[in-house]
Amino acid sequence: MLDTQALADGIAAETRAGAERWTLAEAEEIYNLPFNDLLFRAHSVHRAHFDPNAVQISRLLSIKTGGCAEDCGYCSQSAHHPTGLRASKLMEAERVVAQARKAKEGGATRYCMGAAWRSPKERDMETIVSMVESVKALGMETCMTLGMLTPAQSDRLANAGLDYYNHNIDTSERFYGEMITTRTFADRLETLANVREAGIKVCAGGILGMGETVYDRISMLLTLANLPTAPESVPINMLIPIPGSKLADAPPVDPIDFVRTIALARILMPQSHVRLSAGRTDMSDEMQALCFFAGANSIFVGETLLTANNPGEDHDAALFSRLGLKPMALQAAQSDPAE
Ligand code: SAM
Ligand code: DTB
Ligand code: SF4
Repeated sequence: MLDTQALADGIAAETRAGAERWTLAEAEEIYNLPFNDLLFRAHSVHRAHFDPNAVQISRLLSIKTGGCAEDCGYCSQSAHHPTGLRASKLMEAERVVAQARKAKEGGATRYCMGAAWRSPKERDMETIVSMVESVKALGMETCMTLGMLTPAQSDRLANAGLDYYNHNIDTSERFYGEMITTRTFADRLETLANVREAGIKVCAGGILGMGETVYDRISMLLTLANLPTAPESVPINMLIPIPGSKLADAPPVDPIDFVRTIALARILMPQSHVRLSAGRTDMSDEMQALCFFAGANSIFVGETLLTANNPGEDHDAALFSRLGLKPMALQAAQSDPAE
């Protein structure tokens, strides 16, 4: 019989030195474990690094919606696809701060601001910097996702006090060109390096359900885990099929495969916050509960993500209550779980 306690102790102690890389064979072996063994292992790693009942709460705002020059096949905001979304201009900083204040009152500790840009224009940087400074002044963590950044833009955001930059690699290098043709996987990695170099914390993950294979999912997580420093935050999105987009009719992801991917993310990146990101509206409470057990410990709250639906706060409050989960305090979210 499997000595589960020894396994748990061994696993819990398993934290790799920064330079050590995970191999594809190791990741595949973990992913393909019997489901119970995989969950046990992932949950043991999770418990060794985090309070298993605390979930970090983020809130999203689209500060510039639609009309995007990129052709991402999954997105409602690409100008290349007839999704029917109306494009808007960049919001004024004051309006953003008013929304952030409400989010804080609702229990969010991190405010994530997203723009449908290929990359920010110089003329918009002043407004962006002012948003970061003012939201930070409320005592919230700040996150932005604005597309590709140069080293100079990254430095400017770092100086404004930006805590996190979200820039997803979305899938494997192999599959990337089938989803997006207006930029490359290497472009994504370059921005991640610029952000890291500027001293901003990295939020990078991807999407499941675009027609990728299990290999693509494992490969995506390996790329993230094997960065010189793994991202502090790893959002795993389940595709929200957008009418008019290339993936409008994509078949849903198998929930068990989704949970396996969360578990692998937790094991490969023991110290990162793994976010159960877009797509929770189409997940059962039971599936979300399994994801939390497998190591997911961050969510977006609020009825809207950027343009698509998210569970309402009443539903999330009821789910937290049924599962005995609590919002992670800002101090806990900021501290290095390894210490
Ligand atoms: N334009 C910036 C960019 O692409 O980096 C920031 C905004 S973009 C909407 C942020 C992320 O949202 C994408 O990288 C993708 O992972 C996720 N996303 C977009 N549309 C989605 C959808 N329909 N379902 C799930 N995730 C989606
Ligand atoms: C991430 O990984 N997911 C968020 C955030 N980063 C910016 C965005 C999800 C977008 C879902 C589709 C929409 O709202 O349009
Ligand atoms: Fe633009 Fe980002 Fe949507 Fe791609 S995912 S179309 S870059 S907003």
